Amino acid sequence: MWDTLFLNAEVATMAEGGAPYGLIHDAAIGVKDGVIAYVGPVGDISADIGDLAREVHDVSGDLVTPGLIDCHTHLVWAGDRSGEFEARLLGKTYAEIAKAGGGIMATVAATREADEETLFDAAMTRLQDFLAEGVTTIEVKSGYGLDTETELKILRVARALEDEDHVRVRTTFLGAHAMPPEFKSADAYIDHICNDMLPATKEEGLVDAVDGFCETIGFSPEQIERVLAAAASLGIPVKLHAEQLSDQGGAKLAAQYKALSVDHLEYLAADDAAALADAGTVAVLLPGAYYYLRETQKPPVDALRDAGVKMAVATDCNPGTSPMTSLLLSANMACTFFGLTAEEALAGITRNGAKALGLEDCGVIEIGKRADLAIWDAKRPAELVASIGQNPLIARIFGGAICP
Ligand code: DI6
Ligand code: FE
Repeated sequence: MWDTLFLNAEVATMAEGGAPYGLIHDAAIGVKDGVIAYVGPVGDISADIGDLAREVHDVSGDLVTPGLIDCHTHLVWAGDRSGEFEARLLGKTYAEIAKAGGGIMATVAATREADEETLFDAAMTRLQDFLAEGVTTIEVKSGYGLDTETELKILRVARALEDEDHVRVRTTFLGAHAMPPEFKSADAYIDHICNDMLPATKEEGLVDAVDGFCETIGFSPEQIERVLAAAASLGIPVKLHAEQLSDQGGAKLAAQYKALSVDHLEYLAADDAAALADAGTVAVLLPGAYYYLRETQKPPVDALRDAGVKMAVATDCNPGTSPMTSLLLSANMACTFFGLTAEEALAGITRNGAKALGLEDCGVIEIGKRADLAIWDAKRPAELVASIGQNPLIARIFGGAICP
């Protein structure tokens, strides 16, 4: 007997191939032990519905999708960067502010100061916005500590969010985000990351993936490669912030390390798309940062699509370049700014978001996957990405449980 049965749903399974959005009309979803035990037309169920499940919920024709997945956030930070927003409006660039000691370093200073409880409360407040919009899995990066103690603190806070609420958190170590002020040479800091910080975070069991910032204002491809190699030698999957502000060849480099994802990609050369496709590396698009920095260079979406690269969409939620907590809005922006189809955008925050995290048990509604679902006051999947600032969520189901 199933635990729960959802009846009369318009189900966008988001399974690949087949109908657009993997749509099934008049569908039922059966859940047992937190896992999907049945998905298909109600009419295909031969048994008496009442005998099938302990609890039956009539969804009355509403839309059900996989729970949303935000595969790129920097959710845990302290401090305020609104002054930089003001400065940029008066003509300063992001790179200029970073070089003058603002930017990431401003958040690092505030985050080092903050205790774990303060960081947790701030991150939890942000997290609630994501959950209210149907997010069931969220990735959280470190990178605002840049010393072992603070990086561990951030990752611990991120994991504690998972213990406290009905959500799955994947943690990514982003030690190679910026140069900490106490280091004189970037190479010495990279040594410290590879020899001390990364092993320490791994030892505490706090890393699901390793990331870096490959950029003129971040780290060179040679420096990043040492981090990727160190991660690989510890058996940890890698991701990379690549080609956000300039073309450094970071995406191709990460693909050589079979990266789960390369993220941003505004300056990716169209020719590099093939390398991502070959490696099975997901292209994560972050239109919130593009918007907030008022960039004009767009990622080569046509080339990515033509090469068969899977595209995910995420918020990049962070205080400096994308202070945004709405994954639906980033999906909308991926359509309007970058030219994704509505179906690609929705796949980007479900199926391909899971792939960008190396998760195979979520992101689509299929038998055997986790019962992480979102029920919407909508009839068509495109409604979710077509509106701005509306939140049609009716209920969030996490591991089969209807969340309060
Ligand atoms: N790229 C980004 O957009 C964020 N980090 C990165 O490497 C920005 C982080 C910040 O400005 O605080
Ligand atoms: Fe980022």
